[in-house]
Amino acid sequence: MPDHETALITGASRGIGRAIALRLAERYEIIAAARSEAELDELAAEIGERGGRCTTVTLDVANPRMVAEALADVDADVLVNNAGVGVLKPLLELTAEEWHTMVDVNFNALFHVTRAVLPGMVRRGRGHVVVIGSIAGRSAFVGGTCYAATKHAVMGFAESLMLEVRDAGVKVSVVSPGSVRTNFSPEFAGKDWALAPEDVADAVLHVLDTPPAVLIHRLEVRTLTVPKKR
Ligand code: NJP
Repeated sequence: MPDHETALITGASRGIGRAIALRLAERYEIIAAARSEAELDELAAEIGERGGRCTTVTLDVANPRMVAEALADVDADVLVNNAGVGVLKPLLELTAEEWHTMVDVNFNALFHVTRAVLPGMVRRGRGHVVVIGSIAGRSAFVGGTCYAATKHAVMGFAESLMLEVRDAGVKVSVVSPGSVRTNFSPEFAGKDWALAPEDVADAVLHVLDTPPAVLIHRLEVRTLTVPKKR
């Protein structure tokens, strides 16, 4: 893979997205997107210190106009749709705002961001769209009425898009982790047994690192160290 290929990663300011950016920076020029400018600047500096290249884009993926303007001139060979939010509580405790934020960030943003960079991939006849899903995209849990539903939607989006663009030479993959040690949700705080963000980043690189005619469309990454229920 040539050094100059570019990878756009959403939600790169922290957690899994940051780890993906650091990992992919070994191969790609990184475009790191999120709302937190200072954290993106820190990431770009760290990538620079390691000998890589990273530019930053401050944007809210749920804001269609902001996404269209910010990404208008971006040519990405790889897009990692990673930005996501999780308010994991029963439906009767969820506010309408929490519901809409999850749908906007986890699902609607897939349209805004992918729509902005996919035409270039199709034009060039190559590219790879990766979506960070979840094992909640395949199974239900208490507190997941909205979050699990958005991640189920990710699966339908990704498989349909894969069928739409594979003949154009563009690959679409979903990497679905189990629990990961990030600040994603208070539920996950202190889960020392969970996957590290770097484990998910390695899985993303694995999915990208296939021969041109080979596609890994779905990949689940789980930990083996879940504490036993008593
Ligand atoms: O989450 P966290 P993770 N516009 O909270 C960004 C999935 N997943 O890394 O804007 C733009 O550490 C936010 O940036 P900022 C999960 O569903 C996780 O754990 O600066 N960006 C930050 O960089 C999600 O899809 C687990 O606040 C927005 C990032 O998103 C992905 O992994 C398990 C934004 C969130 O960082 C990354 O989650 C699983 C917006 N409007 C799936 N809103 C897990 N952690 O256990 C948020 O199965 N961001």
